[in-house]
Amino acid sequence: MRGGLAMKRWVPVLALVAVLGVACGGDDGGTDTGAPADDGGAVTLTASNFAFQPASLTAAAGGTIEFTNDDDAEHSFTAEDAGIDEDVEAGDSTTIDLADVEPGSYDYFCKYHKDTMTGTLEVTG
Ligand SMILES: [Cu+2]
Repeated sequence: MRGGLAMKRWVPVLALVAVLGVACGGDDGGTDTGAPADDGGAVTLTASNFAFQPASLTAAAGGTIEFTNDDDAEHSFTAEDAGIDEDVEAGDSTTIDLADVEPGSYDYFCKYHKDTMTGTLEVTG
């Protein structure tokens, strides 16, 4: 069981998620709307010209991030607070699993180009 402070911190986030869930008409996965991005499955992240695109990522807890490196240098997707540190060779791609990541906001960066390659990952519940 977590402490009371941690619970309080999540209440506004959970309320927001509930509101968004209603606004979207629910997310029970029972109907196929033909919009793969809406089912919380995979989101796409690209490293290009030594920048993350997009820098602000939103993904569902339990979903995945498809990370592609379009540059001629190795990059990483490193979100320390989320316990993620994935290297991707030049021209390669990888799938980052968010199954063990709790909803919240996480700063991420490329550990090889920490000064210029940064972003924020929002994991929704
Ligand atoms: Cu890099």
